[in-house]
Amino acid sequence: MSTIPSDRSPESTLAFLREGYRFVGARCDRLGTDVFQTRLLLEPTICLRGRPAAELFYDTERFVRRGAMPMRVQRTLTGVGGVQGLDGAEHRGRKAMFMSIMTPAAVRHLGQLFDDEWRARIPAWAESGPVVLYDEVGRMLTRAVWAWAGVPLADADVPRRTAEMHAMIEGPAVVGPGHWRGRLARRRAERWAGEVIERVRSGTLPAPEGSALRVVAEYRDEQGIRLPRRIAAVELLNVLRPTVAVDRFVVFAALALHDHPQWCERVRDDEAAAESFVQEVRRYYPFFPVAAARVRRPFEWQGYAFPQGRRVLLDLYGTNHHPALWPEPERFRPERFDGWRGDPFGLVPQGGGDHFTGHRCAGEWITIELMKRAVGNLTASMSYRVPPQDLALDLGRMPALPPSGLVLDGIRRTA
Ligand code: HEM
Ligand code: MYR
Repeated sequence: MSTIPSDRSPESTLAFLREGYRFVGARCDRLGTDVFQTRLLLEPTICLRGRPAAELFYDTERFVRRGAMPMRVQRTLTGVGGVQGLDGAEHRGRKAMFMSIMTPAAVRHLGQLFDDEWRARIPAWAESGPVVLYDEVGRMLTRAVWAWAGVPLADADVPRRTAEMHAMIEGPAVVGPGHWRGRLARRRAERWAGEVIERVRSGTLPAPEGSALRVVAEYRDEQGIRLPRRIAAVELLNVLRPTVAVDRFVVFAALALHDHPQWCERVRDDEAAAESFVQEVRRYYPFFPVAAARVRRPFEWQGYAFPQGRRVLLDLYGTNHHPALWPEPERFRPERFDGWRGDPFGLVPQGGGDHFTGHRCAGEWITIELMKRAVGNLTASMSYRVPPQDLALDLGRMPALPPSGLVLDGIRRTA
């Protein structure tokens, strides 16, 4: 048995927070490996990247999620007690609850709600002068997903709820005020969501049949027991928050159209080209850096020992940029997806493996649908200019976003 190559640093947490998306990849490149061990968050941690590693990581015989997610991530991004940290039968039941709301018709319906929001906003943008796309899309997604999920939302609350979702997304990988904003936002959002759940259960708030709100409020586990109110709140937020997070992918798609303007026409006229374009945006741009699990029971892989309980991180960004999988990984080339047959362990911006039996993102179809609608609107419903601004993506910031949020100017309705 060989010893896993090691990054000898006594503690790499600060380096991880500083280097961000390149942390795992830089060490893999330096050590000439796709597996290494380091100390992260005060414990030994195995870092992996690449397709074979992704296949290993999503083997539920070998890994569990219980206790895998760092507490600072749970207290901000995911919440405590939600689907992300479950294993076995409990996970399958809870995951089925999420997947039951992802029917093709429901996904299209959310896309339509977002499309309607977008079209309705164009005249106001044309009047107002420059707009920050990130801010606009965040609020439009909030309105769309609240309506889709069956959750009431007053106009006056849109900015506040959007800001709460953003604070939870921005909190996990920063130290200082940004992290505390994330914790506070989560506490407030869970209290609010818990009250909404309670009103549905007590019959004072009607929730449409099949809506996320109704499904979460009424879900019963294999023993026939309802989710405690706080856990139901966490799970309702697990639908609302990540849908708002799609605003980052929309900004990345607009950035890609700006940097590769030849794609504007291609995606407008050709459904298959739009699909390839969206997949390449998901592959290329930095979003969710790593997924975390723990070794269920000791095993050996590629001659290395994985001890029971050891935390393991799969580098999602690094797998999407692995040269063995993606020729010229640092070039934005949507053509690479023309005729692509799919690969559950190759393209992993939202995790890998199976949606139903594993921890792969429940909202992947929603994400793709919303991105397509955004690309459609950016290329066919409006014209605009991108004035000079700071668009440089800092890979040390997790999650990444161009500093300007992407300012658009001179917006005109075209269809
Ligand atoms: C899980 C990314 C959008 C709901 C995940 C995971 C990633 C991810 C990396 C974890 C995979 C793992 O642990 O192995 C993203 C990104 C999104 C996005 C980058 C873009 C905005 C969504 C949307 C929804 C959603 C729109 C729901 C409407 C979930 C849920 C899980 C999850 C419920 C937990 C799945 C489980 O543990 O079984 N997502 N996601 N996500 N995502 Fe997403
Ligand atoms: C969601 O809201 O669930 C989807 C998008 C959130 C992405 C946020 C990524 C920030 C960095 C997290 C570090 C994770 C370490 C295990």
